[in-house]
Amino acid sequence: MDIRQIEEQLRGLREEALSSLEKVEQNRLLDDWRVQYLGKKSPLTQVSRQMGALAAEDRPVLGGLVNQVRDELQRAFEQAKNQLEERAMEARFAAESVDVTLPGRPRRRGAMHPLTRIIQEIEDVFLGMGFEIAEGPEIETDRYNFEMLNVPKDHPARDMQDTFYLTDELLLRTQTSPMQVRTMERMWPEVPVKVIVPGRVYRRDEDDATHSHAFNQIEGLVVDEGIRMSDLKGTLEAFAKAVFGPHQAVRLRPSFFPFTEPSAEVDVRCIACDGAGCRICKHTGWIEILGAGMVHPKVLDGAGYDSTRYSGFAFGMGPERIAMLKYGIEDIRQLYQNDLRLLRQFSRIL
Ligand code: 2NM
Repeated sequence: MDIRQIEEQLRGLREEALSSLEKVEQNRLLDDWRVQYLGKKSPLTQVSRQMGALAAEDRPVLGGLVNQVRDELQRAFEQAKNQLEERAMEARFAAESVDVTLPGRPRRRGAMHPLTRIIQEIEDVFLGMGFEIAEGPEIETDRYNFEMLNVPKDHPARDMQDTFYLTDELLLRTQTSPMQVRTMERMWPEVPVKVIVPGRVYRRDEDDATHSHAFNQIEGLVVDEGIRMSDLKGTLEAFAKAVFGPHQAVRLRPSFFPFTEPSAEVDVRCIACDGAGCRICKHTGWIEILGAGMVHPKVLDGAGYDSTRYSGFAFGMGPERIAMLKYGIEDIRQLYQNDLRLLRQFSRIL
């Protein structure tokens, strides 16, 4: 074997190995490369096995050259490996990076519906005065919705024209007072009964700017010994001050309900003009927001409370109407449509 020839072979091998390494772009292929050019069966190893066939003085020269090529290929391999790992890491960093200078995405926050807010506000006022809150069925019996409330058989409210009847006996409640009768029956013979009943009620009305076939009511009831009309007025005055402001005043005008005697319509000072007179209050300075009265003896007796010993007052109001007055909403239907242009106007108020 001629040493020149082997040297030539080694140089060719080196060239080939290095240029092949340049093309390696994956870790797995890099290992293949190492096996191919530095492994036990690599040409380089084979060359060193051929050394025995050489002249003695040529052996160290060739040995040195083989080692030199092996070292060089080994270093090139390490370098390529590092480079691949670095590139893989950079790719990962790029993919996982977060741009902390980007502005945050705004979070849309919901807000309580104005009607819900009014209902809760009214509930809070009466809770503060020691009332309990009771809720009950929207499907009621004729007995609780009318009979127990002293609404006579020929009363216009019982007409098919005004009430959603489901069957002869069942109907959609037209007021929340049946729940007050149920509360009295539950409480009897305990006193005082102090309850408000919020909830949806139904009437066969044509929907328009001020009427809805499904709307809310909050009714209140107090039963005890010695309850008088002045207790009713004081309670409603405290309510008006809490909801509409401390300067508020109430006035009672005579009215009629089958379930109260005497009955009254209750006005507060006009919320829009404070009593000066405006379009809202039709220049009277007062706005009607409640119906009320002393619970009719027949209603008390019917629920178990002896009307010769106990008396009570009751009242009812429409939270839609109060929300409309307080927030200047002109059409009741706007409270049910959930138009974001309306609702957004309440998003800043908690
Ligand atoms: C109103 C007006 C006047 C009322 C009466 C009763 C009951 F059950 F005690 F008899 N609850 N609510 C009442 C009285 C309701 O709403 C305008």
